[in-house]
Amino acid sequence: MNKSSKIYIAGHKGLVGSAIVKNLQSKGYTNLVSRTHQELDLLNQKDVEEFFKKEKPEYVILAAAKVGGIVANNTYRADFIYENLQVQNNVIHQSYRHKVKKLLFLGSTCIYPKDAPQPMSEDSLLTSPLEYTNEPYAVAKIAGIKMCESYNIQYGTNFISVMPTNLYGPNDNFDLETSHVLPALLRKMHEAKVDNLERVEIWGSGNPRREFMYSEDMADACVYLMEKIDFKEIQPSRHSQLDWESKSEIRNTHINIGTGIDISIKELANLIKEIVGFKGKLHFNTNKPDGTMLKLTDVTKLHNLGWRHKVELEEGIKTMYEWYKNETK
Ligand code: GFB
Repeated sequence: MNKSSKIYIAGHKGLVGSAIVKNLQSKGYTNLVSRTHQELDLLNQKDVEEFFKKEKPEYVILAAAKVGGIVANNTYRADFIYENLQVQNNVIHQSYRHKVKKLLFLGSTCIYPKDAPQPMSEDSLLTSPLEYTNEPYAVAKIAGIKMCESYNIQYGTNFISVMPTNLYGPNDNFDLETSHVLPALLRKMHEAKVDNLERVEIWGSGNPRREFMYSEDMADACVYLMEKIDFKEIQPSRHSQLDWESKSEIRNTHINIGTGIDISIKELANLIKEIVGFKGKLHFNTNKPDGTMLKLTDVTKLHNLGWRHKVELEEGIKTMYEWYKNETK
């Protein structure tokens, strides 16, 4: 990938896509292509085909997806499976047909089984049942991983899948029904502080543990892997294990992206409370789902490839809170 390579970022307005665009620009990449939802409907096979025919991107970063928090995943189950399958089928297949040199497909660590050994390594994929609340989303993302892997094996493409942990940062979704926990708690505590409310509701027991990564760190990891990793020179049909420059071995499927550090939802709520300066009480509503209890990522492979996170949780939340206050002024 050189600085004038034509790179298409699908989902450039979202939490991840916007951070990737910023990262690429800061590293001097000048030929970035994007389309808003109005300009290109990624659910539409014909439109996606026309777009690839016309633009001929050399590199593709597939950060467009239907995503949401635990309740959104559990409620809009059909939309989550349909839209994700459709978007990834269209973009991955057209990337193959139009000879894209490298594609990065983004999934999530919720692809791992509900009771996967912790921390969850790449090898846990498809070893036991998934968490029910996000099963449709996870099944779609697993299909995306297998699609990239299958195209690499059958057609010799260079498609990489990455599985990030729970992400947060600027341009996050702050809608209280559909968002993830971190933006939801930031907003709830901020509004409670401004309105002098006595308590804030936290969903579930507060006992589940989650790992969080700042979106700009995640973007940096994605660009790093786009620059460093090549599946092309490898013959995956003959090897299930790949030998990289670093001599570490990774399977030809996907790479976890995370910090390797987790925190309970209760601890997270208290940390956000302190950062925001909310003085009231926290009320845990156990009528809302906890979801999977543990979700810690094994980041050995990522570290062996030479990348590790830089932004710690407290610093990331503080930066995000400043951004949020500015946006909602
Ligand atoms: O972030 P979250 O919605 O998704 O919830 P998951 C994480 C935990 O925070 C759950 C609790 O135990 C929630 O019950 N929680 C507490 C809250 N208060 C709130 C709140 O106000 N809003 C939200 N949203 N949660 C999603 C998956 O799982 O994570 C997706 O459904 C994806 O597929 C994504 O993998 C990264 O971590 O449980």
